[in-house]
Amino acid sequence: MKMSFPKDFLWGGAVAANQCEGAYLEDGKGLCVPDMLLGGDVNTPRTFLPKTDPTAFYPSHEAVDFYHHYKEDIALFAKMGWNVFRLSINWGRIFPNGDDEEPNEAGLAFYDKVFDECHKHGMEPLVTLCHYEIPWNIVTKYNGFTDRRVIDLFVKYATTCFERYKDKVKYWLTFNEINIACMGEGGIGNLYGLGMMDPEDVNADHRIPLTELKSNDQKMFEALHNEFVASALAVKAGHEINPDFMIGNMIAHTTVYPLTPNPKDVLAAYDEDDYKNNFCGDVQVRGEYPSFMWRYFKEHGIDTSFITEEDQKILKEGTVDFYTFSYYQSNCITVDKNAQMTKGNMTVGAKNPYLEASDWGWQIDPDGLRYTLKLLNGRYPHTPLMIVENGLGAFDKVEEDGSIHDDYRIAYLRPHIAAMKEAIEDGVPLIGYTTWGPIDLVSAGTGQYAKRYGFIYVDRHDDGTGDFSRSRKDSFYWYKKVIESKGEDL
Ligand code: BGP
Repeated sequence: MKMSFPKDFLWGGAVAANQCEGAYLEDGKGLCVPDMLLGGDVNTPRTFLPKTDPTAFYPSHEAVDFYHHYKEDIALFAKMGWNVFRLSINWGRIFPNGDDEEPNEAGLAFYDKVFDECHKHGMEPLVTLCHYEIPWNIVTKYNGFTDRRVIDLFVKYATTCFERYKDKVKYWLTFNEINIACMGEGGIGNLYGLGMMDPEDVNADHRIPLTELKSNDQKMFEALHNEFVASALAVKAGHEINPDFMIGNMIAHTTVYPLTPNPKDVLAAYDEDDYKNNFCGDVQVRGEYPSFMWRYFKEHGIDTSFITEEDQKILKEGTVDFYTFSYYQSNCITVDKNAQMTKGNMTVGAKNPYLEASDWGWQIDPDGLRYTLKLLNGRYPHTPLMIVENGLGAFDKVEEDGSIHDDYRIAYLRPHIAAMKEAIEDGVPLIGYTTWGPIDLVSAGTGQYAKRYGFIYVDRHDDGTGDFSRSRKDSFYWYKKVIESKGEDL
């Protein structure tokens, strides 16, 4: 008889404050990085606009108004039977400028209410401390994590949250997709992940497509290092405040295969996996920079004097309790410059002839999820793993009677959950699963409402119409059945 999902397996969904809350200046909140980014539409990419223009469309300003709908939304999540809800605290609600002396009580009180609501419905909150919500003042005044003082600002913010919510939140993640810093075209990853920007871009007086933001590798590695140190110090501080805390990292997992058996492709794929996934994972799980990065730094002329002995000690002392990651698609790697390419989540790879892709070109690969789980278990044996994002961004159609038949979403999720089950049979210590965007929200990559992930539909559109009302898609009832049967009835 096959193993099943453990009884205490965590089933739920995941959102980020900037993509769902809205209320971007309410109750004392300060501006954060996503508040400065304009929405795109199907044909227009997202852009950065340095001086906020009140007439422009900034998706995070309203998002899906979770700030005012959280009770209704959490009640709907509970109807699906969730026992975990992943969400982020918006740093700018707690410290509006990032460097304020005192935290903003109204911001703290909001999350008290949200966590109480979760517990009322039998859900554990899983809280990301920073899901790209770096206060804008930290970007303009400090150039984000390039400045070591921001380490202390983050630790102060994290400690404030740990103290305040120590009896309400057990599961924490420090930085969402920390490896995004070294991914993405141009400086997108630098901005989202590190709050770091070239001064010319910060002060520009025109819109800049995100892909054209300038980047700087030396500064990026320094800033990322500071973020590693901030994360490790937060883990240490959290454990002192409550030894029962489970504090994890979060990696955007870009699963890669060699496009062909050409050993050059195989090696290139191995290197890509090391750089994109294992670099950050190793620092946070093993507490040290992996050997391949020292070689990388040498070959790319990166001055590593910023990695001090004292910092290395901190990294060792602040390793995470569990490893979490997002998984959407896989990519193929090849040395063949003429290979046909396709896009993924902040990545580009060669087209895999065996896989179908979403409307945004992300290649759908449930077997790749099992492969990833096995790889991670091999690399970090005995470290609990959790998939904290997975799902299909798609265009949904509302029928005349209001129903939404999103069988394509079910067809995506079903084999991914089956793959998780196989991985558990393989012996992988997988502790939970939260699908991405269980309620429609704003897409991070494109800034669209039209790219929907939810089990719950939100009536809000890229042209500013819609009344924010919520309704259940077919996938809502399907996920409920999956959870009820503990993953047996797919
Ligand atoms: C991840 C982010 C999320 C989310 C997701 C889907 O990288 O952590 O914030 O948005 O990707 O991406 P997108 O919104 O671009 O479809």
